[in-house]
Amino acid sequence: MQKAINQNAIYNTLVKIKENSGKSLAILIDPDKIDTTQGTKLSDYCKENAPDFFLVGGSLITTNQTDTIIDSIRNSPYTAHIPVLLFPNSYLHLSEKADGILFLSLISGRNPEYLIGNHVIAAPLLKQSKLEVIPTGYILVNCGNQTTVAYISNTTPIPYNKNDIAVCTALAGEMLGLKMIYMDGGSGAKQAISPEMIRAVKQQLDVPLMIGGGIRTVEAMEMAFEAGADTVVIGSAVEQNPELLANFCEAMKKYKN
Ligand code: 1GP
Repeated sequence: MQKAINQNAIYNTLVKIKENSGKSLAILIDPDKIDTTQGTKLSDYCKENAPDFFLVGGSLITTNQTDTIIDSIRNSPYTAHIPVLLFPNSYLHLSEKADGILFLSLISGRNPEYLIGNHVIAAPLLKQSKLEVIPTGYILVNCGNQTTVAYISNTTPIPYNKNDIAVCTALAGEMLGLKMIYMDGGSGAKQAISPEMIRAVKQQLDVPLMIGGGIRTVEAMEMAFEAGADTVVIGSAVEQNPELLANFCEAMKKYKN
C-alpha cells in the first residue's frame, strides 16, 4: 500500500493553533497503565470539553493493548474525532489504527538507536502505512528522578537548570529539519520542567514546542503555557485520577480563539 501524498493534517493543525497564539492539550495514554473500561471512562470525561490530541504509547510497553485503547477512543462519540498520535519507544509499537506518529529522535541523548537506529527499521513500514509522520526532536530533562524513559533509552537527560544546553539542543533539532520539539521530564517526573527553561527554548525556536512530564495540576499546565509551551502533555495525573481530565479540558477554554 502506498502512502497518501501530503498527509500533514495533524501537524498543520498544531502549527495553526500555534500561529493563532492558541494552545493545545494532549493526553498521554500508556497502554500498560489503563484498560479498556478505564479508556471508556476517560472518553466519558470528554463529554463537555475534550483534549486536542491523544498520545498513545510509553517507554516500556509490556501488553498488547495499543489497538484496543485506540478503539475505545474511536468508539466514543465524545472522542471519535480527536486525532490519535503514537508515542512509541520502538518500531515494535506501531499501530495502523492511529492517525499519526511522533517520529521521535532522542536528540538530548547520544544513543544511536534512539537517534536513528529504530527509525531506519521503522521507515519502510511507515512509508507503507497511512500514518502521518511528524519528525520530532525529543529532549529529555532531568526533573529530579530517574525515569523509565532515561533508563530504557540509556541516555543522560539534560540537567534541570542547564537552560543553555536545552536551547542549543532544540536549535540543532530545528536546524536538522525536525518539525517539532518535545521537551519531556519523563512520565512521573518529580517536578515539571522549569518555566525558565521553557521560556529560554521558546525564545529561540520557530517550530511548535511540546512540554510534558510531571504536570499534575491545572496551575502547572498554565505555568507551562505561560512560559511558552504550545502543547502540554499530561499522562500520569489523568491515569491516576481520570476525573481530572474534565478540569484540564475546562481550563483549556481560555486558550481557544
Ligand atoms: C511522558 O510527558 C509525558 O512522556 C507525560 O508525563 O506522565 O508525568 O504526565 P506524566
